[in-house]
Amino acid sequence: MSKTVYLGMTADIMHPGLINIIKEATKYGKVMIGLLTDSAIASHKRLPHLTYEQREEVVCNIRGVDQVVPQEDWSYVPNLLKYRPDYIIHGDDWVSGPLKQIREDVYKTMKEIGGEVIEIPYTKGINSSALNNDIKAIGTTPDVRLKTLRRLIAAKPIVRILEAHSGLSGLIIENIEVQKGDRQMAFDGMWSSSLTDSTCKGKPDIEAVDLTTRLQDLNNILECTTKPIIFDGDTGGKVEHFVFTVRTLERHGISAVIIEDKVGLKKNSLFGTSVQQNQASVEEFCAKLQAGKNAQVTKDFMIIARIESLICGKPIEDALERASAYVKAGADGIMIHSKDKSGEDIRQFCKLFRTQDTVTPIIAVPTTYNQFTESELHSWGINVVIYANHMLRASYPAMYKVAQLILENERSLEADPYCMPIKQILELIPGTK
Ligand code: SPV
Ligand code: MG
Repeated sequence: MSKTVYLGMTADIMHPGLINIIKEATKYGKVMIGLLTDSAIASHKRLPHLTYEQREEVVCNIRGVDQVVPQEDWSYVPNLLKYRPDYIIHGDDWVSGPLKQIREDVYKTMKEIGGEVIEIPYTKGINSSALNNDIKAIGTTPDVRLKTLRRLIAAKPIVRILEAHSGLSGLIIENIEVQKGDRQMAFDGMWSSSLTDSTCKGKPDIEAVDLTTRLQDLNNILECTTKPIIFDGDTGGKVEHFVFTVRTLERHGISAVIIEDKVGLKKNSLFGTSVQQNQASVEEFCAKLQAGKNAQVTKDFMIIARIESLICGKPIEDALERASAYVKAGADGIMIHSKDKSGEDIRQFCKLFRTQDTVTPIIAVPTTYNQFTESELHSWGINVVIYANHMLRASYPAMYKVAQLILENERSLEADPYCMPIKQILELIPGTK
């Protein structure tokens, strides 16, 4: 009987290095590809450009590949125990660095099942990370960007979104990565906030900045990023206007709009009950959600219902009733908001909502209850966390300080430590030179 060689891969971007390892594998027996699923990858790295099905289609058709099986876990161990291959093959790039532990686990498991590990020299000069950067530089299409949010929600325990109010803040969110053990931490997408969009323009957050103006800024973000965007649609305005908003956002490749169940002059939620805020009736808001859902062209665009009951001082029961009505009306997700610092009301809402609905994504904006980590929020049942205003709030004190130092010293020398070096700003945007 011929032997089996296991080869785990993402196969998002095919390159000669991968073909080389498949060729090597064929020398030992029949090649079984353990194709990492979206969620296996997203637990440690960015979501692949291609879906699992697309990657499977590619790999199945490569010469030398005998069988493709899903690898649901970042670790090879569960599949090695399941399929008990005679060999596993891997590039020697895992000897040190973030994959070191994975390698040790593989050696231990292969010994247990009586198999062997084959390490081959890593193909130098070409790798998926470099190619990924090239792909990012090319950009994306509205269609691909739009779909990504749903893929992320399906693949990740919690989707991490940060507010962007300009091309520059978007660029930071697009590119920043922090390596934590064997996990590459990154933001999954951006929040287009009505609060920070209005504040940037010196206007109050009362729907005074119209859609056309907000889209101009959004366009700058779209120009230089590829990650998905969730748009803060405030109340959604009049139903007759909301249907156009949905189509406009969709056309731009925005993944989701969140609308809040308020009527009349909207004030920022973080004022809570200190200002007059009126909630829409359930019927009225459901009609708006339905009209939006009927207006969208793609099946992927999401309309998320934001419940303001807790903001308006109403009980959790009111929020729960609204949540189930909004889901029935077609909402693709529920955003539950609160300004309570304890987070207890949100935790309680999520717990109760999850007893009645296990699938509808819950979106949270933990601005006031930010003592909880993402994994804690996930354990409550939350699927998407939005850091809703932090990029703008971070920039203001820095700018203020520099302006103050120039006034105090009547020159800019003292402000230098608070500014990025000129060389760095000149090199920040490709093509500046
Ligand atoms: C925003 O960022 O504009 C929001 C969230 O709607 S909050 O400011 O908390 O209401
Ligand atoms: Mg807002």
